[in-house]
Amino acid sequence: MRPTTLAGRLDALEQRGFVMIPDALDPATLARAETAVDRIHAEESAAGRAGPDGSVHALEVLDRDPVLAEMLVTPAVLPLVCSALGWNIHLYHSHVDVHPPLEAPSAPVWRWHQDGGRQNLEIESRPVRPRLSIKAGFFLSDASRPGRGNMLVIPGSHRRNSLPRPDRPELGFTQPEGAVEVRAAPGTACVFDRRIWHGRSPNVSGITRKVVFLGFTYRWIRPRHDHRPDAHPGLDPVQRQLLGACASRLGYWIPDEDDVPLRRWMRDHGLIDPANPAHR
Ligand SMILES: O=C(O)CCC(=O)C(=O)O
Repeated sequence: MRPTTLAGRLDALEQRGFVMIPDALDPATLARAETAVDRIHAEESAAGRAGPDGSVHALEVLDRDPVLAEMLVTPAVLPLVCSALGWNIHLYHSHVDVHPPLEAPSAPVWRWHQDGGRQNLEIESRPVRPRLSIKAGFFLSDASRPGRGNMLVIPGSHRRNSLPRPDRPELGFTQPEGAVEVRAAPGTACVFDRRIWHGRSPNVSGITRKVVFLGFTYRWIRPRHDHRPDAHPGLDPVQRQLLGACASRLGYWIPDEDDVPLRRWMRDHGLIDPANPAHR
């Protein structure tokens, strides 16, 4: 079931840890994003940064094409992200992933993880870790059928802190109980709680898999990359906030109204929930 209202999507994110948003990208943006990703793939390959299978996992890509900054404010995605996290957020991480069809079966790889690195170890938060961030994966290629390098998730697993891992996954393993391959037609966004256990599956189809991932977190968490809002002409105030613009260091912790234009944007769009402390 794919909820179509903001309330339904928020509920799915809360209950299942992820939600699929078909047609999140309009056809023109989808085409421009695919052109950008193809170019990044070609540049990475030319620089010797592709894998032996021709795959590319390019990190912190926002500066590499204007369409990526446009995708930060995707109308079907941003309201969901800021309704869930509140207005004091920015982009902490981005990546472009291109996976051509595998020419030969590869050894099994255990890719299951929660996002957040040390956040999963260093915050005293049992039995359930805090959400802290949300990521949106924008599928550009057709992953509407299994085997196309689909993302794997375990619905509801954002509320569990561990996932048993085989000792020698390279010898083969069955996927964890409850694992599903998400199905995503081109232009679909998969918006997921960082805590959901997830990973990529191998691309055994004939279609090159292309996805853009954008990760949002609180402004008091350091981004994995210093973005350069001033290097992007024509950004609006919300985009500038998401790329880290701020008048002062204190403003990441105790922001003035001008530090967080997303707050006004949420008000103007009727997204403020007075019962949610992150919206106050
Ligand atoms: O590529 C995928 O399907 C999963 C992406 C992922 O693991 C991540 O963004 O943390």
